[in-house]
Amino acid sequence: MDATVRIIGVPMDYGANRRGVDMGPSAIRYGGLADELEQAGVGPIDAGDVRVPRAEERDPDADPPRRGDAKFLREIEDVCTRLANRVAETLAAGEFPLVLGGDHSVAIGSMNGSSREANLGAIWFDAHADLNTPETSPSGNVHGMPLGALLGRDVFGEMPWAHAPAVREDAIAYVGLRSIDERERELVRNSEMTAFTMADIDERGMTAVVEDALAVATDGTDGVHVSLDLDWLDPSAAPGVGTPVRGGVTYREAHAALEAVSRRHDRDGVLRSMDVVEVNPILDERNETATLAAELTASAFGKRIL
Ligand code: 5AB
Ligand code: MN
Ligand code: MN
Ligand code: MN
Repeated sequence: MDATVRIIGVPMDYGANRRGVDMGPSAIRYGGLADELEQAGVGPIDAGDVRVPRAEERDPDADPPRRGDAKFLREIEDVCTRLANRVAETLAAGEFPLVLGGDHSVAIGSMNGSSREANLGAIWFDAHADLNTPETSPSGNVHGMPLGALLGRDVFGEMPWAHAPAVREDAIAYVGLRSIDERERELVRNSEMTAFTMADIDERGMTAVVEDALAVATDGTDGVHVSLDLDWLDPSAAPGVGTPVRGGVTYREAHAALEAVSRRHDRDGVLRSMDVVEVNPILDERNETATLAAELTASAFGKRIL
């Protein structure tokens, strides 16, 4: 990574049903992010956090927290709009935006900002498809909806940030899927997205799968957004997440994946923006998940064993 990396924290938990994920940005910083990035040869600038109004500060006369079946959608819209501006400004300054969540709804903001001046591809490292909409969501939690929002599906199509598609369906690749809702399964199947499940990783190995995902996300695009949800890993390696799912990627597979991203970036500068989300320090064991988040980010930016 030759660009200066600008760290932007988003201490938001409005999109998840578990409190605690709002402390993710601090936990990842305490987990050694700046040191790790320096070991990757990257000079980071910490831009601090995007302001997230506390739930207690809400105007009791404002819209109810739940609009349709999306809890706190108004708050999430507000935070994501400001985050999108910060990400766009960072790119305009020639720097690389690294967004620390917070729950996965922050990707609505980071990808909107990253796609303003570019045709964006995306790799979604996650156990989940995050393709719900207020109509299909079983929970009303917006962290299960960022791709639904970014693709402007149903009511999300009327949202201010859906002014233009942030990313084309056929430039999105999932890696490591293993927990999909019934309605999402239909959506994924009927979409032009590419989905590599855990079974694909079992069969073909992580490196080959990630190289294919990169081919999808770089085809006809100007750059790639990497969205890393820590529940992508197996709970034995990353216990500090709100929605753990057994059968995830191992510690070493995760590093191999991000190292493959970095090798491709070294070759043709494909990485444009990244978010690291869903770390919940309250559920973590000795900040292990946050530390791993920092390490994996460094792997993506070029940290090597030798
Ligand atoms: B995460 C579920 N599909 O919509 C839903 O952690 C889980 O950002 C979403 O991937 C998990 O509530 C969201 C059941
Ligand atoms: Mn997710
Ligand atoms: Mn997930
Ligand atoms: Mn989660």
